[in-house]
Amino acid sequence: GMDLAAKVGYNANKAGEYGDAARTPQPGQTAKPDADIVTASTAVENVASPKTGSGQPPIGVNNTIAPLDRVRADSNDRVLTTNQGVPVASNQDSLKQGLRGPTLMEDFILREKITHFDHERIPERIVHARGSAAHGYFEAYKDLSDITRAAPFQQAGKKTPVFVRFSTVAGERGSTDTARDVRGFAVKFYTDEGNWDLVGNNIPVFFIQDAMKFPDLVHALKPEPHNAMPQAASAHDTFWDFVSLMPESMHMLMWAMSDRAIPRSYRTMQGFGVHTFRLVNAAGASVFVKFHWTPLQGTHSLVWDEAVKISGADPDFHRRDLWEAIEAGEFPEWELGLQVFTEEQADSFPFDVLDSTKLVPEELVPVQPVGKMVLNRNPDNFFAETEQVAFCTAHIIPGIDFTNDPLLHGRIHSYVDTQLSRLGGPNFHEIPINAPVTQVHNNQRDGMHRQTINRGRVSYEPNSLGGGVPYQAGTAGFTSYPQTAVGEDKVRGRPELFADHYSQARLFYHSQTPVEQAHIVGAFRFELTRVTVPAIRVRTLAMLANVDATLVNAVADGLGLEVPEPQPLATTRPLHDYEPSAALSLLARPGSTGVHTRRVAILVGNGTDLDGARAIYAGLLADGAVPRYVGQKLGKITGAAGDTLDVEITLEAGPAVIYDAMVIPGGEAASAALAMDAHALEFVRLQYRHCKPIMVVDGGGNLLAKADIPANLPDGTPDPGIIGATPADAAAALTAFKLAIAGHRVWVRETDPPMV
Ligand code: HDE
Repeated sequence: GMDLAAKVGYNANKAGEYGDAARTPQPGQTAKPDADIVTASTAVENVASPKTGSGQPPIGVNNTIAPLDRVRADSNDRVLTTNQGVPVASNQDSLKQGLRGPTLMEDFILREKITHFDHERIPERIVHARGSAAHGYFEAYKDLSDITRAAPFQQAGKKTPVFVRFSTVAGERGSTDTARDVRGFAVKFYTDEGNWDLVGNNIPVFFIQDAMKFPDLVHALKPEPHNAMPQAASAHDTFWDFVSLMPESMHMLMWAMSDRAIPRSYRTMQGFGVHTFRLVNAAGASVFVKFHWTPLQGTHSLVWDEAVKISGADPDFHRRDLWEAIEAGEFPEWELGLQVFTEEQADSFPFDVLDSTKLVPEELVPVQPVGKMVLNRNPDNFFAETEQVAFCTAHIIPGIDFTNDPLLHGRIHSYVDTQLSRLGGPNFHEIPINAPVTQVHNNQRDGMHRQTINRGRVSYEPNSLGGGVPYQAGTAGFTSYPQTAVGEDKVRGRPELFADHYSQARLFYHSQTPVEQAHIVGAFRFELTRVTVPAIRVRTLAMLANVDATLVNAVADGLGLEVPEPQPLATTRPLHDYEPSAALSLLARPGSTGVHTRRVAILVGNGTDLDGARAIYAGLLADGAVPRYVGQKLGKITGAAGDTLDVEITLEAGPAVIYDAMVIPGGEAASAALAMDAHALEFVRLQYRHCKPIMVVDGGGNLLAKADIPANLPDGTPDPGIIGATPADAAAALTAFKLAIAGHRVWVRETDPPMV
């Protein structure tokens, strides 16, 4: 019976603080019953959990849900406890000998809390540290048993749960999403025959050919070791020093300097397995395969100036985009396509299929769609799922096998190894997000953080005491494809065809539209300008000189340099002349989802024609777009007719770069006021500069004129991306505006340098 407050008069009004109300159940606050907590005993496979983080998938589409319920925690109607389950009376103060005395060593509650906190961080991934992930499923279009016995492809309509993590490569865990970088595209399939990880990128080729060079590549790319700069950027000396001495990186550099490296969204990227893999059918016959993911949302990228500004406005731009789309039920989808070819075909190609710096042109082997992937549920907990997920290229299943790609072979080792230090031991497969949905039975035992309680005294094989189990699966189990390898010497070397570093770089450049080519020039110019050692710039130009004369001239011009002699070729064979391949252009894939999830700013102020603005807002919303009323400050504005509207976000908090398009509704007075605000002028100018569609009712007052937005293109024709309307024909104009948004950008407007 000690009344502290009475005794010392300490914090006499503590109970008056707002926080106290949150610490105990309040009158009328009835905790929900436990009915919606699925416990291990009630968990049934294929039943969608009511405790999912977001949009619940239809029953039966994602059976990773039930197994994870076993470990989901829900504190609803629970009191605080220690990790030993001891109820904790107060979570506010440490235990002291007297209010002004020392904190006591015996305070096991404080010590447990702080100790756990001290160890909250685990080592981040050495590459791909920054990422975002989601759950979903893969659905096969058809039965592929003629070419593979892999479980997901055995039946049309078969659904296999997946967990997919997208990432940047160079930046640390907290780095910006819109860095110029390759994106990881890693898919874990929880199949009936164990986990299959397809750990790919959004670019179909890689910088290097042999795993031996990977640590060098990453050391060159990461922030420089003496000063830890720059963060999440390849635009620095060590990266370009390395790649300009490694001409095998030329093809990948073309992709990395293209708009592929600044995607608009994770949802608008392609994905690729990169290496040539094998498919193996039940009879043991094998074909080669390349994996392609094609987004049904279309491919869509940012422009560099925009990407840089988004890094400041919203460093979580891609993470937020993925999360919000899934929360809104706009589940992103990708089609899985296969390029299937035989060993004999491969022998006839003008490149080596074991070389990860080469792709197989779609003209040579078409991509056949075999299924689709849908991401329909956000993780419940970022750390438990997105951070702890362990992708490993070694995770393959019967029906899929490796080839002798020397880059792939290094990866088969690396991914398991890296998890040992990242996740702290050999039992990372037991972490719920990594656990297969199939059962695991073997004689592996113990180790750090072991969860499984194996019963019995037998942990060896063969055994008679345990009845011989678990048995070998024999031909039903994974059997490596018996690739022949006879009479070969042990060598450190590479096949001759690996030495052609330029033919496909050329193919890529020549397959781009002029707009995309201009962006590639701009990217090389930017990156090499950031390089401080002139010799590195010159050496890179010498590589580009082997790709294309127009390209190297333009980049050299931007750097104020003469074009040097081309770098000597590593091969004595002539380079191969490929026909340009339209499939390599991003603009070739507009997608099929129209304006869905596209963000549109409607600039409003006092005097806006609110009826008109509301009609546009509703019209956009009806088609799945995401309109926002953007104004000078939060609160109500009064429209031209005296009615009011709530501003949703300000020019300051929601700047131009986070929208795909904008509208200036009618209302002379509103536009005149906005034309006096540099934020609004900048907003309009950036929308224009980044080639975004702009809808303007009644000419937008003097806002466009004050922002120096030309009505016409440089050639004198009207800008097709500025969609004018009067209140009377606003509906028709809205239709034209939506078409322009679905077409992503108004590239004909773009000049280098920008005119506005
Ligand atoms: Fe990776 N890579 N990599 N990589 N990689 C990792 O594994 C590595 C390569 C890729 O979302 C690490 O768990 C080597 C190609 C993705 O968790 C590490 C080599 C491709 C992810 C590693 C490569 C990739 C990683 C770091 C050359 C595209 C993120 C943390 C031999 C096909 C997966 C981790 C996720 C992650 C090693 C080359 C894609 C260190 C040694 C080629 C998408 O193990």
